[in-house]
Amino acid sequence: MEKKRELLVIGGMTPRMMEAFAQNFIVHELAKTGDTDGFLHDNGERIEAIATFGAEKVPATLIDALPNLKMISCYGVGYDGIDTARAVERGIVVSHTPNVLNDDVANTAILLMLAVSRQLVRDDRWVRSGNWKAKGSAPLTRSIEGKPVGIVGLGRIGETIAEKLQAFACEVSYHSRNKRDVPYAYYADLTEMAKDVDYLVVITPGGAATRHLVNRAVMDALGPDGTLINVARGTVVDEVEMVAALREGRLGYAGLDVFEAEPHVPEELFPMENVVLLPHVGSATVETRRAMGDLTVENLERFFMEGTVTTPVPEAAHLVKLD
Ligand code: NAP
Ligand code: 8YV
Repeated sequence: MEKKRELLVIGGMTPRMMEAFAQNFIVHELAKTGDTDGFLHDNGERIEAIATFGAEKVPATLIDALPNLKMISCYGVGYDGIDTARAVERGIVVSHTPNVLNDDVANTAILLMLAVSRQLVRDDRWVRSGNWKAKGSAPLTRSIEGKPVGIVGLGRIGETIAEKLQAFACEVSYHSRNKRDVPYAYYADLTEMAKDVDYLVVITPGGAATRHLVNRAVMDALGPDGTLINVARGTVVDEVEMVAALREGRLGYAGLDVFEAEPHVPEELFPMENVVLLPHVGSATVETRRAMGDLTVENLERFFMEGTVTTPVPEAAHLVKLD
């Protein structure tokens, strides 16, 4: 019988994924090793694959400590935590989990738009605190119906958000580097789009190319009546500027699933009634995480059995033969 290959697991995976890994691999969980350097020194040479939670880091130093690494399977579509350039330079295949999470992440963006605009959290507290009996009806909120919404990054998830917003009769426009053949207005200039919309929904990849794309000028253009929704990566928004803009009333509202240094969230946001905060749960439903987990496992298994993967990241696609 062929000897099992050795897999390094980084970050939290579901029990279903761990069971699947154990069938074909000798599994090492980085979080349980205690002494990472000692573990890598003693075991690094035998590790042939990594399975990583999307929010975790796989830096060049880790990749270089694993001389026989052949494959990195990311449990998430965003792979900004992985030094993909270094991996590809070494011929290491990187895969991720696109498409299977489009609906739930898009639903989270719309959930945040509704929660912020209709003051879901405030009004829930209104009931629980007895305010309804003591003070009467809660103050009026704002509708998202028919409002102009600008999507920053009209990719797989962005387009799903745009489609779902049709049910709310929203007038959708978008900003990305390339104009697409879609029935939505294109803005080459993000600040110009921010001036024209009530809601800015951020859903680009993270990483150096998008760092602080949403800066002070963009937030000022969105303005005191505007709402910023971020379901992309915390790094895409200048968080210090965002907190200042909300505090000073230059930006009206925010719905945030992601932050620059998770799980750290700026405490200044905590008392703000005009902000709704989530702990990076865009894709975190049982159904979607199962589909993402199955694809993460499938990519690993296909790589070692068939020499290919189902969903390589674009930079690594040339390293495998695709169906
Ligand atoms: P995708 O299909 O690759 O779409 C990315 C979009 O961003 C494209 O429209 C791209 O268009 C645009 N873009 C890329 N770089 C840009 C830049 N520098 N300036 C402006 N636009 C830029 O990716 P996806 O599958 O929709 O996922 C998007 C991201 O969502 C992921 O990478 C991840 O970070 C995040 N995400 C978050 C959660 C969560 O739990 N909150 C869950 C899933 C995904 P151009 O190339 O034309 O610029
Ligand atoms: C995951 C995500 O929570 O897919 C992504 O890019 O941000 C989320 O679906 C994250 O990757 C951790 O696995």
